[in-house]
Amino acid sequence: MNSYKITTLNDFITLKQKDFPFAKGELSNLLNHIGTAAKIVNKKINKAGLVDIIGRSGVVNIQGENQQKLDNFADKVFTDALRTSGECCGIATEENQNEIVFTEKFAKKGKYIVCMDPLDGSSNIDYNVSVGSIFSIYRRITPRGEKVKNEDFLQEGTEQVAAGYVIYGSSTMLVYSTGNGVNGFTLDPSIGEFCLSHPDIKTPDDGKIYSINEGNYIFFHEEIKKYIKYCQEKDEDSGRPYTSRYIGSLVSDFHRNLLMGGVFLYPQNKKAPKGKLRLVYECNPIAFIAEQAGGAASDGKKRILAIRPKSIHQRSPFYVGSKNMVRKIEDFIDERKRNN
Ligand code: AHM
Ligand code: MG
Repeated sequence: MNSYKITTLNDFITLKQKDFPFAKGELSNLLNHIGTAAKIVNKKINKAGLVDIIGRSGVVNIQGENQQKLDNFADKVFTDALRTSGECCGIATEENQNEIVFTEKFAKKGKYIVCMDPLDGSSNIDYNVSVGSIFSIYRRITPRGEKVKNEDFLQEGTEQVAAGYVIYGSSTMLVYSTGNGVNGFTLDPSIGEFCLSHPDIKTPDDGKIYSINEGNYIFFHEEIKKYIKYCQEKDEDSGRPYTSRYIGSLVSDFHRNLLMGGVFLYPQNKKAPKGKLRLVYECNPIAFIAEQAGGAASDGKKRILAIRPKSIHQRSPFYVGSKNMVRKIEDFIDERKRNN
């Protein structure tokens, strides 16, 4: 008889908790709440086009970007799920200028804070292109029972206790790490559960895909223009020319490169002098996953996870993916190495 053994996200989280002898189940409970919120967001996204949920909400967020109705929806679903989990004492998201401090008695005792982009790539949503949710979990610094402060949200990426993303694509997947490798779960809509489908994900050290918005070419600095040329040159030993793939949705671009090998670039440029992506809730969680899968993430000079954020919405140049490809970009950016 065939075996139909499946491991659901909840089973897996519970199993993994046993690896930490003193764990009290708080992080597991928090992760389960994120999984449930992701299913609610997924359901809504699947109905986009059928119900009045696509298009702009009419609000311009703190970043000066047009908020989509689904941005608001996802923001609310994740915030409510984290607030009621009892494990989370505050949350910072792309849609809110300041961190949201949970003041309910049970939430104030929560051990963790969460930073997230509830719906990344949302400008694609009206056109049925994959989008994602990104999350990052830290232990609070302020004592339990007190209100969390801004500094709790400004920890270096190395302090993350867990991070992950959900990709709402041709199938919906949740990929996460607690610092002990990366595992991916695919949502089985027939039973409404995330099931382990990609255990212990490892990314190739080298790849053949580069992902960058080449429409910004004229705004790029010289070193990035040179790197793009390098990707396009013929060199059989290293498999060049590489393939260019760019969806314009970080989670989707990263996810493909994670599995296939490749590099994603969002450099600073003359239009976006500090880059576009946000360090705290976009770069850090994705960098954590990349490193845990054997890849790398850099701002061009420094390891992303070692940068101390100064503000919640701080932007950073971002280069992430296969280790050797990220190192190559750093060499192009390092003038001394480039000129040798
Ligand atoms: P968002 O958080 O407002 O959706 O913006 C982030 C998105 C990323 O998903 C994607 O990598 C990038 O912006 C695309 O930017 P561009 O359109 O400039 O290439
Ligand atoms: Mg985003």
